[in-house]
Amino acid sequence: QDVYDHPDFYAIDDLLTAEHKLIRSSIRDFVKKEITPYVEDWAQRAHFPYEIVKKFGDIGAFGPTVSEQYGGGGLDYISYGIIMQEIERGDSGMRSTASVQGSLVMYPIYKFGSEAQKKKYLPKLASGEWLGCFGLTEPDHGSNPGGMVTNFKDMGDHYLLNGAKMWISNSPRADIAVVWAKNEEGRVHGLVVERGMEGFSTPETHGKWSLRASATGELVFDNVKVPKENLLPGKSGLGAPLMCLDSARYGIAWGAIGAAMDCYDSARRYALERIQFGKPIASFQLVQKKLAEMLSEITKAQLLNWRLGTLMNEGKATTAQISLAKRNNVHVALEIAREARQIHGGMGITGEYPIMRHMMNLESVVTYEGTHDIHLLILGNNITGIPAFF
Ligand code: TGC
Ligand code: FAD
Repeated sequence: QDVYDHPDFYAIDDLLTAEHKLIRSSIRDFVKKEITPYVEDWAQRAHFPYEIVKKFGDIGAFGPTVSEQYGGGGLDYISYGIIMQEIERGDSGMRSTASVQGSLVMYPIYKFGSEAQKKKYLPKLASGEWLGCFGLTEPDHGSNPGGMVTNFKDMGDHYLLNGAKMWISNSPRADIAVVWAKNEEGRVHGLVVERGMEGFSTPETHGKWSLRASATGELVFDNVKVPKENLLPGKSGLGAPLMCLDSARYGIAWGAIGAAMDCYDSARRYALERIQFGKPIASFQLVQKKLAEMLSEITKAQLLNWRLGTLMNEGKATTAQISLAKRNNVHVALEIAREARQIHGGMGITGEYPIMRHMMNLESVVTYEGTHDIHLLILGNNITGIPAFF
């Protein structure tokens, strides 16, 4: 793809600063050079390109909102969103690698870690020297992480950790894992578990039809001795991991629209080039309807993202506002991918075009970080004050 027709129907570019635009063009150039030419092959082979980790570190894709003092970018939330959007325009799995490292590994260490933990882990994670993962979901506790059974006991000079996590992005190659587990009183805490600790293993999950260029696996803890200094001291309770999810879900709201823009862009150009019945298929009303609806949904989602980003910058965004954006934007991105697939006809199922890969990836994005229906229930709770999760 040599031309990227960035849809900006409502001139949202006018709301961005020169720095935002500079960040966007540099990440876009990186994605065009380092991801787009190879990602189809990686996905077809279910290969996680580990070398991307260092490259993401070099371009500042890890922890852009973390202070520069710890190796982060010291940027605002609009910049973070733009980075996620441009990476996911390349591939949702690549964005997963970056958003897990930034929002789910660096963020909890930055917000809840001791000074020693911040100094030890953040610079290496920011530079891509180390890769991290986030362990919340368990085999029997996905939407309901509060039911987790992974636990740790105080053994005097260390903690003893037991249990298992499932569906963990980055786990097979991670150097460290931020793990959420209950203490003897049933209170949730975050612990940093390092590769090499005895009894800690990270088996890979095979056979995915989605996010095939991203490594996913388990975290297994069999009497792992975790040093006491590895407990995150700043916050406990389920609210701690849920705060991290707020940050990651915000990034996904932007990211999913990156994938949608790539599908729209490809569908628009294909429709103008593909001739049937002696005319470009773009001249048929039914194809125009698909394109017009895609552009409408992308535009609404862009406005939502921009406004949510300004609220994040002011520290005013609520969990329910983030849920609305994550739910809406991933849903419309998936619909756009499906419609783009139709416009490409048979070609839409091949790796010649990015559509089928985006579509399959988005089937995970609609489920992880809170499913489509869980976000609806978060909104329902916010509207009525009545939790309907159980
Ligand atoms: P609930 O009773 O509502 O809350 C428990 C405690 O947490 C507090 N809280 C928050 N605190 C800070 N920020 C937030 N956003 C918070 N939301 C809730 C709340 O006040 C309460 O505090 P306290 O002091 O009273 O204890 O919790 P619940 O058990 O009823 O669950 C609510 C529910 C279902 C919405 C929540 O558990 C949920 O969001 N479930 C979905 C699970 C999920 O999203 N998992 C994601 C795993 S990570 C992932 O998917 C990564 S994929 C990444 C990638 O590859 O890109
Ligand atoms: P379940 O919770 O079993 O849900 C199954 C269905 O039941 C869903 O449709 C759901 O909406 C519905 N449902 C559940 N409860 C209710 C209810 N109360 N009311 C109505 N409907 C309900 N987790 C991590 O911790 N770290 C990661 O890095 C991570 N990466 C992931 C990567 C991939 C590729 C995938 C697929 C998942 C990843 N996850 C990760 C896990 C992800 O967050 C969970 O899959 C998700 O939270 C849903 O949990 P579940 O799969 O157990 O589904």
